Amino acid sequence: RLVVTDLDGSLLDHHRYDAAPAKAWLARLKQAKIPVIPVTSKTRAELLPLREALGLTTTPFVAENGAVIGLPPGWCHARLDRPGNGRDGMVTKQSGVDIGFIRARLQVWRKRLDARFTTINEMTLDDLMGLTGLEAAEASRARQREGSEPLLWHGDEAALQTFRLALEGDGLQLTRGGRFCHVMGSASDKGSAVTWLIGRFRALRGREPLSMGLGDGPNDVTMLNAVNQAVVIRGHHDLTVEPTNPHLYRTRAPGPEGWVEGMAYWWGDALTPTDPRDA
Ligand code: 2M8
Ligand code: MG
Ligand code: MG
Repeated sequence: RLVVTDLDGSLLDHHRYDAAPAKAWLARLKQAKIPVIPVTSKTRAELLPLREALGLTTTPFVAENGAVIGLPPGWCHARLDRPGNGRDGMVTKQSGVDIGFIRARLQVWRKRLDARFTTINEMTLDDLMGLTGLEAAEASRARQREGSEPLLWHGDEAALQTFRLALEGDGLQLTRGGRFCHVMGSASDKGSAVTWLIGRFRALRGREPLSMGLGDGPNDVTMLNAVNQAVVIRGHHDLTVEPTNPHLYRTRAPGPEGWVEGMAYWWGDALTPTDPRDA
């Protein structure tokens, strides 16, 4: 088995960034040696402390909506990966478009289309903290982008459509997260990253995992379609594109409570705690 999960609005609540309600399930999954893989809009820099806090240091991660994939030693392939040089031995794959190119094109379209937006690197740190509720250190980690740029759109829907079309001509795409629009390479998304990781699992272990995916936002739809069992966590927005996965459960509760509800729906019977202390 394998779990892929969005963070903000799913495993973490969108305001306090807290996973407390899901802690018992995380412990249970760890005990059963089931990898829980964060698949998020967040940056590699943000994931470093978060993975520690969530106890997810030995599982892979997907950052920046699929533009960056991190593999711990246990997920590396002797012939396909160059050994990681960090202390933790993580290998990072960048499947996306370089951030410098994304930023350059954003400036071009701002001028030519008179596009009205503010990227998270253009706003003040105070504004970013106010908008997201992140602490100063966390907010600066959110600005360390490698393959995607979040922005606030100030124009109308019609102007957004034109902007989107312009970006597509550059090999870029615009996807919606919880609060921001994220601009990134059109070849990378959460779904492709998850499909790639499932392929890696198969290559290393010689069998297909039973995969579950949980998410609350439009940028999670490709991921929800790439797994065997999907959970749509109740969020602030209706999904503009509906997941087509026939094995889909919609939670009543939002955030980490909804995450627990989805886990219990799909795996509650198979993973009944044997030890009453981890119930
Ligand atoms: C941004 O991502 C969220 C998640 O969907 C959003 O678009 O609302 C990113 O900048 C991320 O790096 C950051 O941690 C998060 C904070 O709310 O906002
Ligand atoms: Mg989310
Ligand atoms: Mg997200």
